[in-house]
Amino acid sequence: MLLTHATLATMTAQAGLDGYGLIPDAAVALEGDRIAWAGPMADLPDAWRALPELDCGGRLVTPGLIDCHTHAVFAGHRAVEFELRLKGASYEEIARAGGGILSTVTATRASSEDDLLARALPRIDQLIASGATTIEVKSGYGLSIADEVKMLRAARRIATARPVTVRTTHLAAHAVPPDYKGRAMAYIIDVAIPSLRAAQAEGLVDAVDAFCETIAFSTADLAPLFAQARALDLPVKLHAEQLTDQQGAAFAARHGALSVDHLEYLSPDGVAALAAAGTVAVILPGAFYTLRETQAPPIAALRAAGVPMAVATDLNPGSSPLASLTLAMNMACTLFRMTPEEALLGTTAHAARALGLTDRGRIAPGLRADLCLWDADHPAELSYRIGATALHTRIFGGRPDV
Ligand code: DI6
Ligand code: FE
Repeated sequence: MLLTHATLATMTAQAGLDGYGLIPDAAVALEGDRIAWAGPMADLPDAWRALPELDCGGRLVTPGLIDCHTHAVFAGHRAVEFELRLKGASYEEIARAGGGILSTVTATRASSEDDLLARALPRIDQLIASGATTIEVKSGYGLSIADEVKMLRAARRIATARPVTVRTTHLAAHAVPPDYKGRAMAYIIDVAIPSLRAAQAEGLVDAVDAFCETIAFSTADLAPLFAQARALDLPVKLHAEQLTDQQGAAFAARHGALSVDHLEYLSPDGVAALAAAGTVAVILPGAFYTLRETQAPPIAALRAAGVPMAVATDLNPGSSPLASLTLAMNMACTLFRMTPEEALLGTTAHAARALGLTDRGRIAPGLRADLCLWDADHPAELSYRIGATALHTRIFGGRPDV
């Protein structure tokens, strides 16, 4: 297939192009599931002219969007908890009363793998409608060996039911279940590590994540889990500095983490550690917004240090019931003063890096033919509109959605 008359945001750093790698009146040749050629129409080699043509009519074409942080597999919802918070209850009070993450754990444990898949698909469809072609999905609402593996199996099956790449992340270290209350380290040894081994034995794990927080796990609790990840040759990520500064980012950076995520309470030392390790900072404005957080992540310091920033939905039933990547981009700009260019890098090239993927996130020969055609003519429009669905056509692995 040959895309013609596209306004192309390649998201590649090229001499003479802006940060979007913008090429007006461009063509993109696709061969199978790969990009064969991309550049100005005037330079299109004859070899590609005979391909069936899709005239973009000047529309913006970007890489397919990548949501590098979701908890899209879960049962139940937490709308009642949302209502309770608005009547004055705190997140902590609700958690102590058995709500919060643990209420989702109860519902998820009671659901079958088929049921979890069926409940996830409408959320995935919403992400796809906002332009997603690659979606990361975490476990973390099972908190037992069997239930964590069940969640990861359901997550992997999403890719057989929808045209999307799914990357699965093991997050058994998400919360301490009631039977291990006050014994976080014992939970890591008895459940988190064995569930990682079991899931990896089934080939269900692309990365290992954890929640480093006073209400979850300390870096000391997590050291044996990250050592196990390394022994299995799996990359690590970390929910870090969301509610307090636990120096989780620096700990993750020492383990060569692909990403650290949230980061509202990241210190200058943490920023420096990320810069030195080349770890991606994943910015999650949906959770900041939902929890009415007031401290923003240190975007200017991350920018100044050259830390690559990604933007994701954190789609989950508690702190971020958000299923639109373009709305996440809008929030990152308006709430955190990221630029629209940074927001789009954050859902393309930098999101790919946060997942350790080198074959997508930009438009260049040899990369996957995952593309979005938008009813827009400038890439800043994607961040500018509030929750609009400007997607015209999505192309996944060289195939346009019908
Ligand atoms: N931080 C979050 O914002 C989500 N997980 C995490 O570690 C919250 C998940 C939930 O409330 O269900
Ligand atoms: Fe999360």
